[in-house]
Amino acid sequence: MNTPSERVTSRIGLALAVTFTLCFVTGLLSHLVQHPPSWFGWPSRPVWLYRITQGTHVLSGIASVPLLLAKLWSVYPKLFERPVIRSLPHALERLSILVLSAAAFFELVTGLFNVAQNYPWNFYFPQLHYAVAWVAIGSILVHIAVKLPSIRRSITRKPEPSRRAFLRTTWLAAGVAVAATAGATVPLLRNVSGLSWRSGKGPQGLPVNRTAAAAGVVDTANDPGWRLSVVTPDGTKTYSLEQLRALPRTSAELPIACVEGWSESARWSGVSLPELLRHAGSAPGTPVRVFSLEKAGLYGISELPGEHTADDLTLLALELNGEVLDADHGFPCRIIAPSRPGVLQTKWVTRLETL
Ligand SMILES: Nc1nc2c(c(=O)[nH]1)N[C@H]1C(S)=C(S)[C@@H](COP(=O)(O)O)O[C@H]1N2
Ligand SMILES: [Mo]
Repeated sequence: MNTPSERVTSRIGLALAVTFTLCFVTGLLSHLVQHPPSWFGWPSRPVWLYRITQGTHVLSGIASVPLLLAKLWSVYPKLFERPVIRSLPHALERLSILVLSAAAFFELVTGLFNVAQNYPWNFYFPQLHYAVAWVAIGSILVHIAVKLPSIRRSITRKPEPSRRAFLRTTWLAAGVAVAATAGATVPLLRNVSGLSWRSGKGPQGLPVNRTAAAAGVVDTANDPGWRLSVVTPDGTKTYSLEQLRALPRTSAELPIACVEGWSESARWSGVSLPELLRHAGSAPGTPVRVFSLEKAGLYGISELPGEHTADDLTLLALELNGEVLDADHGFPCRIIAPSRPGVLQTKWVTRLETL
């Protein structure tokens, strides 16, 4: 059978090693930002930092799909080689490839599903996706170590012409997959990316995943009795919407960058966290727990680290693109902080507690 040679397989493998490493590192960062251990700090500037790392995570994952398929296709005849087990090292190598393929497939498929619809399985998705990432990256390292001699040979020699076409098709497929989806996060590509998710517009020019109705907060958010409580060791201060509006304002162009990979910038205006904390008798740089009116969902509570509560661009936003926040964007107020995963930009805020 005329299958692409070892050299072709190695070259695709090298490309996969690059995309998987990018994907692993940016995924690890995203995990750390969302579940920060005490030693980890994530800067609040530049404001687009998380937008870039998470965009890279999703796009490198998408580029990996055609690469992985091409690689598997280029080696599948080996599945039929007999005897199945030749020696112990051979058996171990086979087993590591099986683990590697399964883990890589799992990561790409669960990642794609998450991009398509985050919410239904979010209870276990991040933990599982995160755990299997370690299996994938570990087995990739073993695989690369085993294949080092053939990788060396493939770099020093060019594949023959008949096989270059297969390689070209593979690069093209990866490029098309990225270009077709990159519009979800790269503004210039928005119009050419037919497949990009979340490129549609919601109220006030910004798309919405979770509406006020879906979150069950329509009544509580529009209740004239709504108050923001700011709880510090010295006591609790409450603010009506009028009182919040009377505080000094900060406006900034800031992106929402969802873990799903889409991101979009908008003009936000509201009370900065440093301003609000000072007003409530606390200090900027104090970590804060944020509570939403939304009680049932997974995203009703988030934490702002000191790094972010010290930043003047961390806002309790009251306005979006020059208008009072739409109900679906978090009316009466929401958190918008620079360089943060969208999932932590809590909507329909009702309570802040210093930690
Ligand atoms: N209370 C609450 N805040 C929330 C969410 C939510 O479901 N409930 N979704 C988060 C997510 S995942 C993102 S990406 C941003 C933007 O979500 P949206 O598109 O639903 O406005 O808001 C965040 N804030
Ligand atoms: Mo999100």
